Amino acid sequence: MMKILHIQTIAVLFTGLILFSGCKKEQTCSENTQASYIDTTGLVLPDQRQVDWQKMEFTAFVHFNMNTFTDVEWGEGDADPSQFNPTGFDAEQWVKAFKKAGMKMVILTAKHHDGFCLWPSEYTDYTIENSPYKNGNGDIVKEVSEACRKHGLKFGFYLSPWDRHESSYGTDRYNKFYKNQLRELLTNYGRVHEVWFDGAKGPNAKDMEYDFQGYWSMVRNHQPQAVIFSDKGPDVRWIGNEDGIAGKTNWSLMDTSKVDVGNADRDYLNSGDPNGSRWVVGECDVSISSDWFYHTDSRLKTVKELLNIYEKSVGRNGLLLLNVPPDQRGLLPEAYVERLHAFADTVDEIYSKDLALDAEVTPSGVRTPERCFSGSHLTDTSFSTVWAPEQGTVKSSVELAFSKPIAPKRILIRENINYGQRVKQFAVDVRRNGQWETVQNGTTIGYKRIMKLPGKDIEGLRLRIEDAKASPVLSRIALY
Ligand code: FUL
Repeated sequence: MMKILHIQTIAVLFTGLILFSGCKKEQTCSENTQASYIDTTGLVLPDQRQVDWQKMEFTAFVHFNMNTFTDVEWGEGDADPSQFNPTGFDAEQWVKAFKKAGMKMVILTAKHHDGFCLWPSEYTDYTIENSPYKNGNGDIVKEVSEACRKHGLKFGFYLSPWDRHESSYGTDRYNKFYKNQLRELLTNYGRVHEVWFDGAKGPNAKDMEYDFQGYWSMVRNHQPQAVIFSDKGPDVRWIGNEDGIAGKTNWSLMDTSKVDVGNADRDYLNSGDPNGSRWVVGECDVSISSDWFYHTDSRLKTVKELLNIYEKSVGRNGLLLLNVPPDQRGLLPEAYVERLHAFADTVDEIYSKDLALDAEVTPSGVRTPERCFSGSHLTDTSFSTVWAPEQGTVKSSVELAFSKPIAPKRILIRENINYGQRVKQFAVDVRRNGQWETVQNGTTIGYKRIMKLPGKDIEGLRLRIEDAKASPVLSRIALY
């Protein structure tokens, strides 16, 4: 008798569990189901490596090389290797400082324009092997890549195409030389997540036709997860200035045939191209100081300046690549580290408390099935859950109502870029004492758009999508 009862109880519990999980299933929406209701016809979509890359948001650039010792920005390639001697070098000091700041990758200048190599390249004598550093047995590329691995940061490198030391520069033999160096860096240092192909070249440089296609296919062969940076991608493009500022309009699309590496229309790079046929995300590079390399008389940017850069790079659908240069000891200067951390703390402080999390969200319409496209997805913190209006609808809006007035100073809006970049024109309205007022107008959103708000008490806020390449698919509205 007891046994039968027991079995019955188990059966009832089991059925309950199945019903319950069935109900739960009703509420959730798998990414495959979600995708099956989103039309991407005619839109350019990013590769997974580009989405993963952009999600890092904030990465470190390290200009450290012979120039650090000769106190110049562009070495001529004639400095004696004996001058390179960072007696206190410690890659872990760099990487720990970057990690604490929330940076996700380190890009090292393995070779700058002067041609000096931070690794013992087999193809030239102009390397660390002929320097006093570790009596010629040092390899800074190795030490930095290992420190990155140890502390969970990604690693990338800058290998300047322009080389003022190498005698073959200006002839086709140089392409072979460059590829040999590239292969060394791609095959001897573990995983690489970004390769930086700088387009810079001085006015008196010899003519040189770089074999970019050959360089890039070598990266793809050896390190398929790595993004390739140049003025025109193929994965990541220069944002068109060295101030770290993306355009107010910033499409992750471009027509690469319109761009010549080293000779590009900077405005075009700054804002991308709504009709571009390729997805090439903007990377915003800038230095924490007035120079790329460390000099005692460089000016350090203030936290306010850095915050402004953050909001106009990450907050404008870009990635922020912030350079923090080590000094002649081979260490990041203490004052630079302090500034970096003060900046990172400020960003954390501002962006850790989202005032919209409890808002009541009422969209103008919701696509069926509602469990996949509910307005409430905008205020959960997930990247993948989305709100979308009715199938095919472009003009649409979402209203947020707050249980008590809030005074946000910033709004953050995000598209789920897995479905492409869609929004072309939007506006933000706020409701105060029952009256609606428009406080912002914008063009593109993309991965992340941050805009200022008046910071006065409001009862409600409305995002209006006025124009888009296709029916919008938004993932987040946050208020800070
Ligand atoms: C430029 C170079 O000429 C600068 O020295 C620096 O490396 C910057 C990131 O790119 O093109």
